[in-house]
Amino acid sequence: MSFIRKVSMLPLAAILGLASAGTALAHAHLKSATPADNAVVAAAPATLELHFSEGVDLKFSGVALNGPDQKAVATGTPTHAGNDEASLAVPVIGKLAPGKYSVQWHVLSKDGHKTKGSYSFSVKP
Ligand SMILES: [Cu+2]
Repeated sequence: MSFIRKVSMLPLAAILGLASAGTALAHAHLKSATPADNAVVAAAPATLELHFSEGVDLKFSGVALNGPDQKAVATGTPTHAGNDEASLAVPVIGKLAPGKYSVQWHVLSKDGHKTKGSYSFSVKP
């Protein structure tokens, strides 16, 4: 009898465990980037590197890079930086003229949630 009671308690414990994990784990938020938000760089970057608070799915994550006058700059397929699945490394294909650039990112994190945001950096004349 006591065995059955213990077993029936398991699903509730599992549900409570998931609920608390869900509130403890935020979605994938951008923690840092290179070039960084508001950075002014002397040399145009060959790669944009974004680091998130949790793992992101490469298939459903990416960035849009827009330059001065909101002109889109071509970027390559995102990969993870090194073996860090909480990162995106995006090759910059188009040439970056001096000016201000915005990076609009969107990611699907490993917990199945989508998040997005943007930041900007400038390339010195
Ligand atoms: Cu989430």
